[in-house]
Amino acid sequence: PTEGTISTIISSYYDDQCEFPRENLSIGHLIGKGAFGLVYQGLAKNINSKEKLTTIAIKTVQDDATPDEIENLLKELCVMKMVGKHANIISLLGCCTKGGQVMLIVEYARYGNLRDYLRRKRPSGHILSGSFEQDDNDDGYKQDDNDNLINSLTTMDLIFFCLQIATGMEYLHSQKCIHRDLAARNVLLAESRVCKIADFGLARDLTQTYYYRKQTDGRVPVKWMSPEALFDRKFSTKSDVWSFAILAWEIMTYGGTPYPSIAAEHLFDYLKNGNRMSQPAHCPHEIFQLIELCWTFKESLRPTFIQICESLRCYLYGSS
Ligand code: ACK
Repeated sequence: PTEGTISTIISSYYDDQCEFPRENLSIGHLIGKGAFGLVYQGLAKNINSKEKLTTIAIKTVQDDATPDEIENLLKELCVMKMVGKHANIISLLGCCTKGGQVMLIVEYARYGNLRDYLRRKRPSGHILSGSFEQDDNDDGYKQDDNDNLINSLTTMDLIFFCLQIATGMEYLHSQKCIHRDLAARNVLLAESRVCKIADFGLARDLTQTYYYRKQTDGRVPVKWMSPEALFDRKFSTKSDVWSFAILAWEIMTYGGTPYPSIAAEHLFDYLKNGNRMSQPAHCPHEIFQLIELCWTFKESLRPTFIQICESLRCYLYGSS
């Protein structure tokens, strides 16, 4: 890769409206590292008119990133710009594309990803339905002063997480965007336990025809994928609904691992034969019925996020 290729890619994505001055950013510690790139915590000066200094998260790539990796980050930036702001979606605050490494500045979610949060909050002795994994509650993550273990999660709290995510997804679909990688690891938890859908690395504009592309690190989120996404590489709002069912199951099991005993290559046949995960110990029957509807084999029979939100609101607040 030449410098030329990279700068051509970057300049084709350049947008003055969104550009934030690098000198107003202070990069703090590394929060996450993986094949996708790097996430740092940081401080931004005057990014939000109400505060002088705002804690933010910075998403960037390694110094030796390939043009493809940089372009993927820029595509994620485009999707986030297109989606706009919603309380249940991580919002873009700005970006740095000129004069150095490409950086996305996004709102900071203090409790990190939902999967690990749920595991930390797992009641002791919790029965892991259908799961043979170790109860690895203690992952050494930052324990929080305002949200310690006394503050346990009730079934209603878990269902409220589902509703928040479904509300974010209803908005995302209304913006003609499909996520394609909806999973508890890609939902972040911000102040006051607000769920925010994140990781638009695989998200796509529904108005354009996109073909299936592997994640940059070659991993495919097989256990969250609908049969038609697995088999025909067909992603749609309905495949997001299937992924939501797996995510709701993760929530109701306090961060359980889906199909722990099924190898990825056997999953399609397993699902085609009508097999699904079982009802989690603390999952109310009505909620499990909704989950089952969302993982219906035939995509046209799955509900929309508008209907999912209605059902969850009805369960939580009674019929309106
Ligand atoms: O649980 P975590 O700290 O939450 O581990 C992952 C890691 O980076 C890789 O994605 C964290 N992360 C990503 N985006 C943000 C954000 N906007 N605010 C806080 N943490 C974030 C995520």
